[in-house]
Amino acid sequence: MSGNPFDGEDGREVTEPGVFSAAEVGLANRNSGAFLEMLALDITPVGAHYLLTHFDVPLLEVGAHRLVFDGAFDAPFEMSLEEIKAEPQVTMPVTMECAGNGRTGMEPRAFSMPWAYEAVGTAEWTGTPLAPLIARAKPQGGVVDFAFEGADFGYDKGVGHAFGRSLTPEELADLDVLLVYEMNGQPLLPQHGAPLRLIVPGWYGMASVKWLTRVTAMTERYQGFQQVGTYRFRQTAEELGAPVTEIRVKSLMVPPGVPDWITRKRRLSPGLVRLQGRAWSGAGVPVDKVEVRIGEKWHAAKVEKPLGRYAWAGWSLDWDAQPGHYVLACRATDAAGNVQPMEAEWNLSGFANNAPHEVEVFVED
Ligand SMILES: Nc1nc2c(c(=O)[nH]1)N[C@H]1C(S)=C(S)[C@@H](COP(=O)(O)O)O[C@H]1N2
Ligand SMILES: [Mo]
Repeated sequence: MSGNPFDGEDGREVTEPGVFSAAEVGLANRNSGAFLEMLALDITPVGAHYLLTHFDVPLLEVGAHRLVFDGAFDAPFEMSLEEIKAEPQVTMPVTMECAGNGRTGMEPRAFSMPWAYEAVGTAEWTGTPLAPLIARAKPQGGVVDFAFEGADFGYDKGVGHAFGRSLTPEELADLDVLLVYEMNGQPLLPQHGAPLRLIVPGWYGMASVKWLTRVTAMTERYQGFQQVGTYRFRQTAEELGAPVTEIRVKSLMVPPGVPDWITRKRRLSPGLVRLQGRAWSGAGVPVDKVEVRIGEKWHAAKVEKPLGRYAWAGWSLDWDAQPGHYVLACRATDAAGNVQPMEAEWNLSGFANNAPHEVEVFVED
């Protein structure tokens, strides 16, 4: 007996386009997405921010919580939440997107959380910069990775593990990583990582470890499941693949008009309508341009200044809608010249699909 009931078990079924299994629907019920209509707001209300939790939400006690710095540090220590809150406080608007956002748009579809467009949100995260605390613990000379461990434990592909991720010393120096205890001015909710989480601005969400308990300095590369066993751009299950890191340029639209309850198709009256939405990119690179496709033609939208370096920008375009059937689309270009592809390159797990958002509308009297 291995003592592991999931030994050798993957659990992933063969997928069919447009057909979702009970297990996938179960994942979707737990991991809610944003309401696209709230893309009209700069800051996503906490209750409308998307959620992605692999295992169970651990219910941690604030007063008893400790963050442990251990491993190859010369001056390891532990901190209580009270001590972390006494460190210099920073509030930063950060757009976070799940790497699996858009997965249902890649065929064949990976068997996993069936996101379409809605796994993105922007919150005001409050906490303290992580780098000075790591420096205080004095990493030893040979440190090549810092590992971040969450309190949640579970199984994937037969491997039992606490959710964990890592960053190299170079990445840590480059990124404005925060140790966060508040979201939109309120203590973190259990499902968003209470009482303490990481926020890695500009990277896909998997790097922002929730329920953070431990920072371990490592002299060998971290091999945690969530670092090497998944979040990789792979064409086959056998290859390791390149790691998923920075968010790719993307935009979404507030669906205009009024919806049909079931199909989400829209109806609007002819005349002037303001199309609007949000656009973002990764690694602190600003969005340069947003275009909206109406019929066959792309039109340049007006792009607002973002709230912060790592936050999305609002965009809008006034459209004099004429009767007809349209599949509207939006696409963004960032300051590094990256533009949303009409079709994203396929990968085994359906990561980082940044193809344009399409919204079907009927303009009718
Ligand atoms: N400990 C832990 N941290 C985690 C996860 C998790 O399952 N466990 N999910 C990650 C993923 S994949 C994403 S997209 C973000 C989602 O954060 P949110 O649920 O607060 O939106 O958290 C990340 N941090
Ligand atoms: Mo994610």
